Amino acid sequence: MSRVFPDGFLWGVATAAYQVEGAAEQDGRAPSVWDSFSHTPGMIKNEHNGDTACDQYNRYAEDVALIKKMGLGAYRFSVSWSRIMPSGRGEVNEKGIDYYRRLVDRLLNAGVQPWMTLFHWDLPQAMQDDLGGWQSRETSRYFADYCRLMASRFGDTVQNFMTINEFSCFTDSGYYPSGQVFAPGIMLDTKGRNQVRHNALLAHGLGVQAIRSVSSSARVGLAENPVICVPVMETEEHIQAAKIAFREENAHFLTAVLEGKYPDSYLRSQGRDAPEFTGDDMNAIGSPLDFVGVNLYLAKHVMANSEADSGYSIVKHPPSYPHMHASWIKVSPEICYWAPRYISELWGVKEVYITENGCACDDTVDKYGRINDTDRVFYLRNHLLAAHRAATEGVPLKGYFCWSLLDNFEWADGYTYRFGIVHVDFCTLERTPKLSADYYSRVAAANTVL
Ligand code: GBH
Repeated sequence: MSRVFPDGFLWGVATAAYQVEGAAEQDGRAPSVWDSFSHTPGMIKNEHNGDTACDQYNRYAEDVALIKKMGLGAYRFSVSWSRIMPSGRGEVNEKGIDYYRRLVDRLLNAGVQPWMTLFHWDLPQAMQDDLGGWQSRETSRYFADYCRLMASRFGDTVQNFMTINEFSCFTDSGYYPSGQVFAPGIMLDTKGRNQVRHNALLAHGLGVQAIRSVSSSARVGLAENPVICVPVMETEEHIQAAKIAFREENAHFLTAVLEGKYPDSYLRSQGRDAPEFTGDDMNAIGSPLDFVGVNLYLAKHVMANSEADSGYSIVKHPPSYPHMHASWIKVSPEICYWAPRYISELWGVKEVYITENGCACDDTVDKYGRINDTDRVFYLRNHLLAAHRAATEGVPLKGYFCWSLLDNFEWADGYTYRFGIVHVDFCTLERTPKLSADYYSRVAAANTVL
């Protein structure tokens, strides 16, 4: 069986600003909510923080060289809003702009496409203090101003922009946490949470409009982590049930974006806690996109259930379900097939990218100084087989970004989980490609699952 991907399939790696840049106080950067949160005792494992992280701010040239050496076609990184606009609005810090210009130029010179995420959770602290962060629609409007600025400065060199990374991680986990608590670490009531969710969607929509208003060549999308519904088995009834579930379970994020409206079932289920919004809001939120990016880590298994009103039920992972080192990553490679397929079938999306996929492993350095992360190779190979199935069955899956280029600051887990295909020694900041980096670069070169 051929495991060759279609010509032009894009192979990339991904990171995010607060997780890799460090240089927290360099060249005029102001704190974000994640700086404040990570310096609050008790919020992060081992009291770790992103002050230095991988120091990519000062070592980007080395990192671009690594990407080039691996022969990859794209680097997805995010921009630290408070580097660009220290208080989130108003004054622009030209030194911040200069940094991303240097990074983008290096990538282009290395033949690597820059894929720029505008928001990966690090809201300027000033916007939290002055406006209540995502509790305010003003934040959404200021986000659009920031997007407009970035598109006007980078529209000539960056082709692909993503507005926002993963709605739930800075709305639900930050303002209504059920599992891990993320910045800013506030507990609202349900109505408040729904409004925060809505303001985040609005920021995305106004951001898309702002980018398009200043650049006709920019391609715009987002990087969302949908609830990934997959059928418990591939029979027609379960496939249909999981498809219905995919739309319902993502009603308040991806479905709203791709339909420009909240499904009635969602508004009904929230009753008096439903968010307040205008028609203009929904028009903005539903702005057409050039591509949809999805971050894929674990499945929700769905089965048809005629006894449930919805017609389906979600099956809990049994305690013995296999997982990777980060135990929330249940091994379910079929996500790389079903997520792109359902997104194209439900909403007619013409270009889907897997903007993140990867896992944390308990990596060890052997006596030769090598990191033979065979478990990560296993994880990647199986997920790539599912991606290959999608791309060759006519699903418009156009590219894949591995999370992550480097071991980095894994949010509330600090540096305790390593997601990189390149190992980072957090004392010396030395980079060492792992076995998985070798594997991934050979896959990219052959455009084939090896
Ligand atoms: C993505 O988030 C992010 O985009 C990226 O920044 C991150 O590094 C990467 O994935 C790996 O995590 O401990 O059971 O409460 C993924 C969303 C949300 C998944 C929080 C883990 C905690 C699960 N993450 N969640 S639990």
